[in-house]
Amino acid sequence: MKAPDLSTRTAALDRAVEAGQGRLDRELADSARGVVERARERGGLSAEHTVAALAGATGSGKSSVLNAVAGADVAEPGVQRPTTAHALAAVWGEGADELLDWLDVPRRHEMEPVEGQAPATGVLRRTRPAGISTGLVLLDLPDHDSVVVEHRVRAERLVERADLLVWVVDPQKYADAALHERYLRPLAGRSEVVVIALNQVDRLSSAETDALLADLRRLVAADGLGGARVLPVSARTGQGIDALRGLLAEAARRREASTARLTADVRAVAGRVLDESGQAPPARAADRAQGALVDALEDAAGATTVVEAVRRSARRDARLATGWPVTRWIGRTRHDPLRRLGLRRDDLRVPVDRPDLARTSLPQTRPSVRAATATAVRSYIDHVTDGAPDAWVLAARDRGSTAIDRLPDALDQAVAGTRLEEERRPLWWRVVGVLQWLLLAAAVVGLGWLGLAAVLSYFQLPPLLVPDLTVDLTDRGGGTFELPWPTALALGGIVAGLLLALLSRGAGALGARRRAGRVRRRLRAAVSEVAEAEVRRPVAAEMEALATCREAAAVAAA
Ligand SMILES: Nc1nc2c(ncn2[C@@H]2O[C@H](COP(=O)(O)OP(=O)(O)OP(=O)(O)O)[C@@H](O)[C@H]2O)c(=O)[nH]1
Ligand SMILES: [Mg+2]
Repeated sequence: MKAPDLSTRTAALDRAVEAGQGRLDRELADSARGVVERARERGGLSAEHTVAALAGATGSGKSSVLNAVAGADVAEPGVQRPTTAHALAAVWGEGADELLDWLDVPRRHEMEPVEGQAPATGVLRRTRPAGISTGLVLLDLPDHDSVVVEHRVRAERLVERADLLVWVVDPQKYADAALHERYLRPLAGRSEVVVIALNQVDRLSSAETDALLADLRRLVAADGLGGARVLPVSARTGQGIDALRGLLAEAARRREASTARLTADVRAVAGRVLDESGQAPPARAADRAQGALVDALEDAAGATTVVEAVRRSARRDARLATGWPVTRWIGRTRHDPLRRLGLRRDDLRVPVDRPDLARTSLPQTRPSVRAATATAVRSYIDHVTDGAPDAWVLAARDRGSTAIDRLPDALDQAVAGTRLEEERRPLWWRVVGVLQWLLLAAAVVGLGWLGLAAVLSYFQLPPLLVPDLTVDLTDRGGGTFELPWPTALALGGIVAGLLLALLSRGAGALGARRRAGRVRRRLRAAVSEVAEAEVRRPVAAEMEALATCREAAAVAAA
């Protein structure tokens, strides 16, 4: 895979910090933002110039080295310390003004091209003499460890913005803890943009120089800058200056120093963001935990109570519609379980435009129910955020607390908004109902007829004509029965009515069970919707932000 370029990395780092807003360590987020800003700003400035900064402690010889490299007395070296209060720029090539404005370096010297000097002695003879003709801004910084605070601030600002850092150290202070801990260690892993120049080697024997160089290399490697170039130089005799000039000329020629420095900075800070954004919790954990959450919320919503009420209420309705008319009133005296919960359609009548005002009389706000809901939500979040970094887990839990406060209301509304009753009563109820009344009417006619016959015979009046109903059962192995019509109507009406009521009761119970089943499914869907909106989505948003942060940081750090 091709490595991403600087602008891709910078955009990715920006995205990562954006996604990690409020979750990433503040100091880290700030420094990442600083790097993004610098990369963007520098990217818009001269790509023709490489900015190299001479940094180091006071008296190490930064100004002297600048003069030696430039081959001219540009900076004023001093005996009184600290000497350089404001940064100074030696500029080769035109068009660096905007860049220097951004760097905030007002003292600028336009330089003539310098020729490389043929090295006089030793290993340096192998180095090709290098001259600087164009494309370099060489900065002489104030001392970084200055007793004067402004010096330090100016130096640090430029240390952050330079493309290439040349740390000028001297034989006395090269091991200074402040230099290594404050300045070099934070550059760990970015050795391609760091050069260490051990100055004033004219004051050492060559054996001492070798020993000091070895020690310096060891310290620099311990700072995480094992690949940084370490050069022995002397501003006084010019030793090593040509090699240093060669490095600078090479950086200017390649014009890559700027990109290299910024890429190194972006990668380093993105690596830290990546470390902080930890592991992605497996996405499947959410699916598994979701089922348990919906179960718990169903309990909290009182789904079982509602479903049972629907079943009993439906059975009661069926009995009222299809029972034996004579005993129906008994059913009417019994409570309607659905009405008791305030769940009858007409109980719930609310303004059409404010469905949120619908409320049931279910006990969601009972402490025990609330506690169970809270436990379920927390356990869901624990599952879903398992393995995520603490800051993100805390953020997700925060969302969970909000959800816990809102759930009782949301669940109550979900139940209130669920259709519990059928739009119309079953057709068979109506058919059976009519039939029941017809049978009762037959029984009443039969009984009335018999009563009238009894009264007539009591008063010795001539009897009514009573035709017989002939029931022929011969083909089923029986005989032929003859039953007077009034008796047949009275007995038949009563017996058939009772039988029909019994059958209907069974059918009604079956229908009630099926209706309860449908309501259970609807309630589950409504509760799932609440779980989705109040818990899953907010928590998922948190985990998605984490994933975005991690993925973007991985691109930036690659
Ligand atoms: N012997 C010797 N002396 C040097 C060398 N380089 C610089 N000096 C002397 O060290 C002293 C400090 O040099 P400067 O160049 O002013 O040092 P600086 O790092 O710019 O100091 P500040 O501006 O205060 O931060 C001067 O007296 C220089 O002459 C060197 O290579 N050898
Ligand atoms: Mg100086």
